[in-house]
Amino acid sequence: MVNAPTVALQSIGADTSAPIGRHLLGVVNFTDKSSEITIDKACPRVSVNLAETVGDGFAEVWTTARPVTTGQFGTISWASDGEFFFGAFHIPELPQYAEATEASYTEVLELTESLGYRPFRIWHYISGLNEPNAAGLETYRDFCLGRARVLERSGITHDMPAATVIGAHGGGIVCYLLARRRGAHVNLENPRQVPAYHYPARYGPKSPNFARATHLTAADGSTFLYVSGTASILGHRSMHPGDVAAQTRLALDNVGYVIGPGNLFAHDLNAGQGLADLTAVKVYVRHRADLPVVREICRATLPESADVVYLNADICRSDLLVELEGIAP
Ligand code: 3EB
Repeated sequence: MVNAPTVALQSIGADTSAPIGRHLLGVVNFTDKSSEITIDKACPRVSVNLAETVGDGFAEVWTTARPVTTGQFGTISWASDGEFFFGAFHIPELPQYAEATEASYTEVLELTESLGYRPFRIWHYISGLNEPNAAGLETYRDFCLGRARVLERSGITHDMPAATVIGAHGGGIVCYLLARRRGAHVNLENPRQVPAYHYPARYGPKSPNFARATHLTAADGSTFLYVSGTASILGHRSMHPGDVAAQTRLALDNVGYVIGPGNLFAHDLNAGQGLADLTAVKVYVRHRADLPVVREICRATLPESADVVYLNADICRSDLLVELEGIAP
């Protein structure tokens, strides 16, 4: 049986029940308002305030092959099928985020560890991402500080989940993650990019902690690649300042490279994928006016079969105009 969390991007009015043979693991609504995480018998439901540009918004619906049980631990709402885990937390708007990030991340690690899971993919949507916090530190860097403290304390220095950090239009921090109990997953780096956790100090007092992608092998041998938010970065530098078309092409190139056969071979894995294999892609565009250009380049490059959504959102570095993430089953 193929079991790995898979995702569909659906319109928000649609029925978000799982297809036959699948079970809901988590639902993430991208809407025009923020609301509390709810949890019902089926699964946790999360809302991210980030839909202004996509009409009525959309729902990211995670499903799995086995029945799910749900629970609550501290601020974490979670669901699990015995092998895979979906968890989420929400931090309301605060003058500074490092401490609250540290507290919730600590709960995530405590919970996943006690249940025997290892996180492999994590998303964060943070309002005021590029704005200074109450102490004058950029909110993204403030968040990175809290995250780094927890991981350092836990001795997690390089084996990190793939991640996304993107601006939300309000609502503080919404975070959700996937974790797995059995089997190994492999975190991938991109040799054309410095590992984020080795970025020089000019990008903030603590480096970001994430891998460029995660590779999962399901029990039946089928493989899944979960690609982190990927931008126009080579080495540690932002490339093509002010040129959104060139940034989009380089970000796509970086995604193709990280999941390609050469990079997988370098990580002792044998099947490679490419841009043509991506299924659920989220494209984040800093300036609304750039949406048509980005859309055109992505349409020409990504497979027609992929679900692709475009969101107008802030990105971790002020000079980055576009970022994208996806999954290649
Ligand atoms: C980058 O490559 C762009 O801090 O977890 C992308 C994905 C980025 C995740 C994170 C940051 C993060 O550095 C920014």
